[in-house]
Amino acid sequence: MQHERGQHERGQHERGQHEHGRGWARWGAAAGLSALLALTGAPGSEAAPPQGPTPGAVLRGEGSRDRLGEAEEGGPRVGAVDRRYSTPAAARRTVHDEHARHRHGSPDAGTSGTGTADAATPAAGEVVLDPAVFGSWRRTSYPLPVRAIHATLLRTGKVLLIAGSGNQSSVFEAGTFRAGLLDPSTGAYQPVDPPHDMFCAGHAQLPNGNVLVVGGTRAYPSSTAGWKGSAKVYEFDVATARWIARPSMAHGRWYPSSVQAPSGHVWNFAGTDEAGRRNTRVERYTTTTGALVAKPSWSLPQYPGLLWTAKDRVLYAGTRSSGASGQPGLYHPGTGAVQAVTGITQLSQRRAAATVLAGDATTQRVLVLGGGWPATSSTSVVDLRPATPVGVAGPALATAKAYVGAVNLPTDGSVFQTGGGTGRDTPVFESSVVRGSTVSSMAPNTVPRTYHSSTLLLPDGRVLTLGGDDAGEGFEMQVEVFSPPYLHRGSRPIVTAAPSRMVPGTAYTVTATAAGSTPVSAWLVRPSSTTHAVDPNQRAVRLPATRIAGGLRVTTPSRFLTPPGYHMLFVNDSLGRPSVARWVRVG
Ligand SMILES: [Cu+2]
Repeated sequence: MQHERGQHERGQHERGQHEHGRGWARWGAAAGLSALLALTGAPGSEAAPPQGPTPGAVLRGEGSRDRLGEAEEGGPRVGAVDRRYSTPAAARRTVHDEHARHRHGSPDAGTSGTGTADAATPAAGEVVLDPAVFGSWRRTSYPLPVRAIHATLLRTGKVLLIAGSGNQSSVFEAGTFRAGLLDPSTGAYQPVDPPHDMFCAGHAQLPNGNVLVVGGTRAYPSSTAGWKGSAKVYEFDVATARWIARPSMAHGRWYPSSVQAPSGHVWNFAGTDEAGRRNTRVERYTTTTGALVAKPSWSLPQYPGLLWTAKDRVLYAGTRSSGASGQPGLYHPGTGAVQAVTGITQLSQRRAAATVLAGDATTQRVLVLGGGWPATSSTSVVDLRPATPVGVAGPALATAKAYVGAVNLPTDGSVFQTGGGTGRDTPVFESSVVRGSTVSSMAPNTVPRTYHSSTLLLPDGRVLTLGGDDAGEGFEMQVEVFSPPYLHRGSRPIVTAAPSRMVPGTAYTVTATAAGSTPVSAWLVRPSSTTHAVDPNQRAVRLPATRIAGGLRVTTPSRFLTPPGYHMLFVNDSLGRPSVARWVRVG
């Protein structure tokens, strides 16, 4: 089986073992040279996320020293990069310079292996992006320690990165599978190598904060057969940093999606089995015992875009990693009956698209973003509240892209989307915030993020971006972090007391201080566990709240909105600034 079918995709999934292939380095150079982000006036170290960046800090760019002409193979690559400059129209208006181009990079770029940025010196034609409006990007001082194909934010604040064989057949044959824990603030890394090849597994967090990993790679393709999925199941135990073997599934899964139910159990769908066939079996992982329970089957493509709805159905929104969409619909977990969901637009182009619950999960509004092939800038929206949900066209992104990284932001129901590409070798440098029907340009990412890249919200409110796998030998090892505009608006609120555990339907007091403002809202955000632009369990919920002296009285929503497990509790003030999150166990 061909791993990818897009016409922009070339070659097979498999490739060599060099971390910095030539083709990839050339991208890095093109991106670094044509886009150098210099953050000036803001305090800045990765170890100390901004509590209150200097107000008025600016992003400053230079006239482009664009060497795209030197990049090999031109064509779509140049086009993809150029499109970035048509994106931040608002940014150009802001600086009254319709013609200026800007460079982006960072002080750290030169240390990362592929970055070529030098000292950032403002020059004629510079564009200044106000970070309080557009946010800001910064590359970390450390490189990615492992090929992060899979990334999960743990309750400890560390990120579990899983490479397995990392899309390298030689590594698969050698049996040296990789995973580890990254501290995103310092770059500290602790290897926790997995006992089998978890490359292209499914995963989800369990009520106790452990990570369930189902399936992975049983075999790389040969001259006579395609990829084959593993049936193995493991739990990553956060407390001991160990892998715990669980009973295997009935059949293998490679490219499955795992969705946590309101009960806390995790339902596993789709994937390619041990013989290379589509796995239509549905298996529920029982949190308490590790037992797998067969459920009514459902035939879905690889890495289907799923989520559990408040009406206790599983939505398939038509997004997937490859192949035809089939019929989007709502699966009844008791009977297996599937109610069709029509109207989701551009279904044929929703490969490597993102599916997210947009904004407050209470509103049950689903956003489908981008996809291929060819890549589309369109979005589609499904309101899950009517008896017969129907998709409609949503607001268009500024740029066509697949491999969309999308995360819920904790303040106002915004979805931040970034990176992606029109193909695996044609990254797009563009980011925006989607809120309702409005799309607002953000500062563009400067590191390519296409296939096998990941995007996660951190507890400090920043967005971590990782990885990316071109169609050659390379893997993107630069880490880049986005600080949304809300981190550039002065002091943020500080939570002074919050519950460590919240039971659905119960009220709690949360206290917070805020300089010159008032705490006005509280959100619970389920931490990301993502791969291949898929994260079926990500969600943000605004808590019902009343203001009290020094804080808020909040009520925990039902388990259909906040499934059992660890969530990040953010308190936001009247100026739209979020606190650093507190970890709360819900359920
Ligand atoms: Cu893959």
